[in-house]
Amino acid sequence: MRQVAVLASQWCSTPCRPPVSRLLLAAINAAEGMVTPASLTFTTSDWNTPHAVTVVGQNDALVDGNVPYHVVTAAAVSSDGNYNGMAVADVAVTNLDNDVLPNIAVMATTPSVHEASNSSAVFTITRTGSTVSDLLVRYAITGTATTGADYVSLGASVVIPAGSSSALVPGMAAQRCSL
Ligand SMILES: [Ca+2]
Ligand SMILES: [Ca+2]
Repeated sequence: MRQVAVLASQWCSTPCRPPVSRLLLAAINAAEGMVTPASLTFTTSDWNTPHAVTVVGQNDALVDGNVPYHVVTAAAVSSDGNYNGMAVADVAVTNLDNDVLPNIAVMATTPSVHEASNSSAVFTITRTGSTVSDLLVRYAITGTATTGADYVSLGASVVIPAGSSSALVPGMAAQRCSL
């Protein structure tokens, strides 16, 4: 959240006179920031005191980096001809991104098995980032070992369920070879 003080005397001509003026405000990228209030009214009693404008950054789920935009001020509307239609400088704001690219990794907890035992290799697939939804991870087995001859098939995918950041790949049990 950022607050910007707007003072009528910043955009009045010299000499300043108490104007009754109204400024319309808007963020040109509403997806990144919301501006309140939508307008400021300077009266004859408060024309020379700062009026606060609050800009609240909007959260999204995109890895979109820091996004600069402007709070745009329309021309002033006033019954005083010295102020009516006067341009007011826009204000630059940057919405800082809080999202990072997720990552998927595989870790071999038990990387080796022995064909003379009933041991199984254990692989864990982990993810970073949101766990709101199930995540299907596909994989392929490479190397010189042969499915069915050297090890039991591992399948080709595993689902990391919603609410979880990891899942185990079905065990790679060694298969006895007949000579
Ligand atoms: Ca973002
Ligand atoms: Ca954003």
